Amino acid sequence: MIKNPYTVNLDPESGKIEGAKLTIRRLSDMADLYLEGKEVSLSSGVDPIIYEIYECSHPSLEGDMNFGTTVMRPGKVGKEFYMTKGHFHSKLHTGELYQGLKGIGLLLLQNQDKEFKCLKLSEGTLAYIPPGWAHRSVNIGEGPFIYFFIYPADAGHDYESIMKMGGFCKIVVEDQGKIKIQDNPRFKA
Ligand code: PAN
Ligand code: ZN
Repeated sequence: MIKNPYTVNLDPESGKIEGAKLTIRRLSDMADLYLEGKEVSLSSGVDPIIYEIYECSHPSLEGDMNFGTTVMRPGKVGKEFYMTKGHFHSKLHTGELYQGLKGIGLLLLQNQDKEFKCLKLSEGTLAYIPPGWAHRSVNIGEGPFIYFFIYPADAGHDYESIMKMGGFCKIVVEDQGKIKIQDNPRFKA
């Protein structure tokens, strides 16, 4: 397939990318991943948007790239801050780059040896995600947390492995007004 170079406009305030495909993730799409996800979603009767993804994706061919933005709302489910589902890339040897555009968030990273890292992202921070590291973002601020991402178009997303493990080994919670990174009691090593 012949592809032409192009430009698109990214509004750094809203995170919206003109013409990009929009995916919306609500609590019901990921209630299992939060400790109190099911109780909160059933009892409140509302299904809040946790984050939106604006993605310019291309054919899953080696050498091509996908890029876009993730716009995370602020909030908590029980004590846990709003987070993304999190994934390994299906092709484990593919990495990714994130750039913080607005707000403040944590990037949780975990590899297949269960090593864990946590990086802080805010406007202007570049975060390199090496091949082999599963990644999940957490909005720890009071406003939206927005970041840009770019990764190989043939990487694929493996959410299943994260679900099977009960999430990442750590969770990010508010405890007595403080942000804490705690062991995830549902994590199956
Ligand atoms: C990002 C993420 C995005 C949402 O584009 O897909 O931030 O996270 P989930 O895919 O875990 O819901 C990325 O890392 N792509 O590979
Ligand atoms: Zn990724």
